[in-house]
Amino acid sequence: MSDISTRAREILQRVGAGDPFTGDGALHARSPIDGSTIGRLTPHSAGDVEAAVGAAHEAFLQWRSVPAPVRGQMVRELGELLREHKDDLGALVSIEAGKITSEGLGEVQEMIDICDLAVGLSRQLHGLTIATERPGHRMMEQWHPLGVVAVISAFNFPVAVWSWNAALALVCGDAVVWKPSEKTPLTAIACHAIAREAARRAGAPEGVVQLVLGEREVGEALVDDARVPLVSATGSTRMGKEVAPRVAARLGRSLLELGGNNAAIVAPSADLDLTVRGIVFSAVGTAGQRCTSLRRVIVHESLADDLVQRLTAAYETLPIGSPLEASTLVGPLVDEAAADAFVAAVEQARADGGTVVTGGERVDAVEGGTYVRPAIVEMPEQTEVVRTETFAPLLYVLRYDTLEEAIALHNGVAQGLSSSIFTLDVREAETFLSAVGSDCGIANVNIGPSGAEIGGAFGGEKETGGGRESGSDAWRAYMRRATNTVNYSTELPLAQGVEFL
Ligand code: UN1
Repeated sequence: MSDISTRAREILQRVGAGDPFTGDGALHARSPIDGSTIGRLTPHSAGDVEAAVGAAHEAFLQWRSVPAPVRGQMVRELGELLREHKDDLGALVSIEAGKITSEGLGEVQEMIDICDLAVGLSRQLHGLTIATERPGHRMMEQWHPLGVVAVISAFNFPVAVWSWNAALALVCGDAVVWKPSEKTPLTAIACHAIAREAARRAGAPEGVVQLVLGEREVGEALVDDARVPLVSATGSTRMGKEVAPRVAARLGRSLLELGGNNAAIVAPSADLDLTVRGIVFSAVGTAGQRCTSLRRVIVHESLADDLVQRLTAAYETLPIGSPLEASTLVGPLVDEAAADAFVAAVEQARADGGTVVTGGERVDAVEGGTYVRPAIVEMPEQTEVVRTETFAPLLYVLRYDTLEEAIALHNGVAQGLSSSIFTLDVREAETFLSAVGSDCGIANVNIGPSGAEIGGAFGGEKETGGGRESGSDAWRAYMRRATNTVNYSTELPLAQGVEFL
């Protein structure tokens, strides 16, 4: 057994997940670090999904009556357990998703942060009192638990995305059924064991968290189940376009976090040192496999040559290799298909008249792993390949002359997740943040588009799907709103002055 496999197994034991492996299961848990199989798992069937939703629904019927601040105790326990197991979980994220150590730990920290937010929120799920037009009446709104929430998550944030949804859903009084990416089952098994322990410690109903593993048919069974009022799905736009109509066909709700094609405008006044650091982290961090990764730089003509030169110099020093090595900044892509897509996009960009300034090829950093050299490609225009999200460290550079032109290029893609401008000019910054500026759900000044904190609402427009998760008032998506009018008078005045009986 390889070191990686042994390490993953030890972590699973320590977090209370035991030994989930079966000798001949159809689901292979593997590591992109060296392409090795860690172990095999048995995927769930459509029937198992039905049973999981049934158990979650039963748990929901009890959980909805537990006072919200008491529900918060379960999420507090979850946060405590995550703190305790932070190093192990972070290492498992590195092993299974290929993130460098600091980013694996950062992802677990993101889970801890959302737990803290949700615990506070458990005392703040408040509605409004609204003035009524009728004497002796009171009108108000209440937020009630919604039901069973399905969470479909992607490989690149294998645990944080679940936590954003689950921590909020649980304090909101919902039960959660999680279908992780088939590429990252082990981190899900680990978190699920931790969440069950949190439920046990807090005295929450056992079935309130459920995990279903598998591929497409498992997701479909979940999406089609009428007992699931909300499907929160994170992944590709292609996946979202399949999920949304199926959920809509039964008039369920979906919360979609789909692709991004995030850009940074670099204006003439930009602080270039800061800009270069911001760009490199956003474009190369997580090997370009964040939905918020920077994919397009739109730079003013006057500093384009200087910027490209500095970026190239920075790219050429980036250590590529095993994410378990402390010095590595660029880990592997998730699998062969991802590396093929990267190489194919670079080729297409070249065919479209682009100039590959640096990178763009496979690297044999660790035998069996899928490593690439991050690429910068100067493009004469925003061709189709630039408008397509390639989930890899591939950065296109486009030049502009006027801010209007830059914003038009910026918004000229189908996705609308995250965005940024580097400028010291307050007029430019505010224009970018205004109604005629960035059309994305996230717009930043002097930081890159990735690495959002959990306090803000997270999500985007257009083909990103419109959903909002995490902070601000995103919790409302996990509840149902009831408007209540109470008549405490002896009369029965009708609204709008209607006379009757
Ligand atoms: C994702 O890639 O699916 O803003 C989520 C960020 C992280 C979350 C990314 N906090 O980059």
